[in-house]
Amino acid sequence: MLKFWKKKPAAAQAAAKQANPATAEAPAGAGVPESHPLLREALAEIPSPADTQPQTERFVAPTAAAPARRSWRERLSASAFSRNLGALFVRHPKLDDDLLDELETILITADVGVEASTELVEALRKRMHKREFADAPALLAALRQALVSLLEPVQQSLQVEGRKPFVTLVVGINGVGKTTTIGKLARRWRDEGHAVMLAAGDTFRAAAVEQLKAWGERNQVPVISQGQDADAASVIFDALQTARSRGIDILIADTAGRLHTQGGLMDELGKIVRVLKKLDPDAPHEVLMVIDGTTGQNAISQVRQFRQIAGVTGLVVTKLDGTAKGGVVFALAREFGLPIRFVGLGETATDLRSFEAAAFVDGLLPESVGRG
Ligand SMILES: Nc1nc2c(ncn2[C@@H]2O[C@H](COP(=O)(O)OP(=O)(O)O)[C@@H](O)[C@H]2O)c(=O)[nH]1
Ligand SMILES: [Mg+2]
Repeated sequence: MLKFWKKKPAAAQAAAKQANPATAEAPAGAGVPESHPLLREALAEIPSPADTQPQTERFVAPTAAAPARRSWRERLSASAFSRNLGALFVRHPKLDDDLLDELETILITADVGVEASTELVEALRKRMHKREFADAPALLAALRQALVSLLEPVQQSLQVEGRKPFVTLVVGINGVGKTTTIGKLARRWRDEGHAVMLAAGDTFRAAAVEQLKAWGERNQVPVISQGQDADAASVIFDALQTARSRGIDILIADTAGRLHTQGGLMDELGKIVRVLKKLDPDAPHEVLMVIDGTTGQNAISQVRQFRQIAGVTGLVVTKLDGTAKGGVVFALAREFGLPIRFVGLGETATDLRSFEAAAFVDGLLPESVGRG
């Protein structure tokens, strides 16, 4: 049994509770970057009600968004989340219960999950009834803050230093982007100066080993493999031995995609973990589960099953570029509190980002109210 995967989620869940938007005491707009284009534009277009104090000054700033933030937004702005929210505030600029009902529907449709969406919206509704929000920009600022608070506890980057080799086992169902993510990670960690090695543990599909080898060649990273139908646990065991003898810093092991209904393959994962522990009782140091960001709520049951079998310690959510709904990230954060290590925002080697809660939320919120 892995020592740390039980503790981390519990700690993260406690943190998530603390950060619950329902109990957050921050005033409307707290923590909102003054440069947020959504707010700038919303402020310009939506007049404050005459009988309330305009809360505008603190949001308006002339500076442009930082380039890094802009690139998150470029990748995420096609999401249903982003488009539907933008359209909502154009259609319905007035602050009332109907607006919040529509907001709730949009969050649910974007895969945020029913419970998380209801919690978020009811917390906002209470505050609206207490007249904490003077206008739509103030409501948007509070929504942004609530979304960021939901994700901040799971923004925990992966620390690969201190154990050598640091063993990362990559798991998940078929086609979610495991091998691609491994290629991207190899590139990232190699560029950071680590000696990286890959283990071709997907012995199930004929093309899988070739695909991993191609990523290895592209990034000048060695790949340990055996013939097709080799035993995955033995490939990964051999790879760890080789990595040790060659002074490798980080070993990343690929595995075959599998469903919980495939009992044999699920058992294989347990076996992989057991044989790694024979060489290093602390290995694997990270069990990274890859989730396809377009999957929807099914992602929740996937994580539940893999966590039981393989002791998942971190998540990667891929394919958030394009028209992914994006909301599944919030649902996962709320349900498990597992660290979200990285997100995939495209297919090339540099399209893997360390997860940043605020940048992600700003990327999802529409850039302008008018163009949703
Ligand atoms: N758009 C996009 N495509 C991705 C991303 N990650 C993986 N893919 C694509 O998803 C498909 C399946 O990826 P693969 O790594 O083979 O999945 P595996 O079966 O889990 O190993 C490939 O076509 C990848 O290029 C991502 O972040 N964005
Ligand atoms: Mg694969």
